Amino acid sequence: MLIKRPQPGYSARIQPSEITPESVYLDRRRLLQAAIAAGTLAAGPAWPETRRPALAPLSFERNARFSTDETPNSYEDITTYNNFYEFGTSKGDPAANSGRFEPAPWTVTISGEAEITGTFALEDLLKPHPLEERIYRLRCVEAWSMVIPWVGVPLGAVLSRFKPTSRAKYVAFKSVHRPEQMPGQRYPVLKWPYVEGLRIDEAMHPLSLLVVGLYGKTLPNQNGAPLRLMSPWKYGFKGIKSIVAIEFTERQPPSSWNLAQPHEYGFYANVNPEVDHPRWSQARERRIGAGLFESRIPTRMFNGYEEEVAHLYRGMDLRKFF
Ligand SMILES: Nc1nc2c(c(=O)[nH]1)N[C@H]1C(S)=C(S)[C@@H](COP(=O)(O)O)O[C@H]1N2
Ligand SMILES: [Mo]
Repeated sequence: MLIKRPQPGYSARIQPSEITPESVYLDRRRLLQAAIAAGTLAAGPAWPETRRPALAPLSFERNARFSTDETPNSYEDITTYNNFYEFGTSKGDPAANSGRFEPAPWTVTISGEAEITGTFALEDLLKPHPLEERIYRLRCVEAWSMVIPWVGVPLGAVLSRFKPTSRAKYVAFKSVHRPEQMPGQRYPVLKWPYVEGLRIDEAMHPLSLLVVGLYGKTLPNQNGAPLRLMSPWKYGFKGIKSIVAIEFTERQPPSSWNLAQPHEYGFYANVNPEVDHPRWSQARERRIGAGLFESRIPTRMFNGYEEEVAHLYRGMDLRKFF
């Protein structure tokens, strides 16, 4: 059913009438222009804006059931305060250094314990699935959080089409390795490429989202263009960016932060205010963008999705499987 041939760009099929009103969203370009006009932005570091592919508007429906009702962070916050070590380890590095990254054309290789495997154009992977907007809180293991209106498709729906076998107990994900376009990959801060994994039932859970956009437009490079993961009850580092490979495995796959520091970052990485990171508390989180006096708010078990996901871990010692 999956045709291995390139398709016109994902955005090419979007009808103008389906486009979400631009005015709804704070556009970074507009903010920048306003800042420049107001003289608040001196001759700062030139973001390589002109080399960026235009962000295409997407059509989607809001999934209210799975969305938080908290106010989303600004587009500016979401696209300038990032963790994406392939572009550098500072929060501003991904926005500053991802201008040369080319997120199109893009293919994803599906392999392992499934009846259907192969390399597929991103458009073919996504085409049968209507896009949804879901407002999820991203809770980073560094004890900060943001609220982000993601656009994507349920991961489980995409995976099911490949007919995983009964031996598929886990799903392994791999990010792209392109040192020529990702300057951070020239340094061994992590073992490249970045890898992550989920248990198959976590991957199939309706909350797990394959993300292609935010604030109604395709993903900016710094947020993991063109395809990244979001399982909102887990710490942010599970949300692997710029995915090029998905493998169904029988054994638990490696994950980058667990490989780097196994005592600090577990495979499960479920948000849990009761299990501290060895070097800091996880009881509270700092909401990015809340102003000069950024509020510290209590972290919720499973990032607020206890009702939906606690059953996945019944009987497991969450201090051991952290
Ligand atoms: N490939 C890759 N994926 C990654 C990371 C990374 O460094 N490389 N950082 C992770 C971490 S620690 C977080 S908190 C989120 C940040 O996503 P955002 O920048 O879109 O907010 O991406 C995750 N995915
Ligand atoms: Mo993170």
